[in-house]
Amino acid sequence: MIVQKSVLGLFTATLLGSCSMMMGQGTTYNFKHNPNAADPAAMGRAVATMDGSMVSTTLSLSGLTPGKAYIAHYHAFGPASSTDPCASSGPVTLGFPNFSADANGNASVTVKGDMTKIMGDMGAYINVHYASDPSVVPICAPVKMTKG
Ligand SMILES: [Cu+2]
Repeated sequence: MIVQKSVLGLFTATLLGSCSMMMGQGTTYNFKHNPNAADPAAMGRAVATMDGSMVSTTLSLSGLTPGKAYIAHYHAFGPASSTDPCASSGPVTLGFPNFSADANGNASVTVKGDMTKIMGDMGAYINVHYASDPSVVPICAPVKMTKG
């Protein structure tokens, strides 16, 4: 229990800086469009809510290509930037289930994972990729703005 409590404290202090997740309201991160031509109207938000030692994150997206398959992940802060997580090219730390946009281009997907997978620099941003070509990333939600 001591270990769990200290992990909880570290996570709250370094990643969230508030107790909103502990209160069950969740913390919201807004997606930004990357500088590319994919799904130009794509947008959305991620809401992360703590549940014990787990974090549940739900993406609510719109402006996607109707019927198209997507994948999404939390990524760690990578080596390519220390101030722009979405440009840092970090490794995947937690993957969302595969999903597809509906006939209106909307999608919602939730992943629940151990908070250690997205603690601090481990959970710096969330990318939404084309499942057919993961190098295409229409939108990214920055979670942690500075490395370290
Ligand atoms: Cu990814």
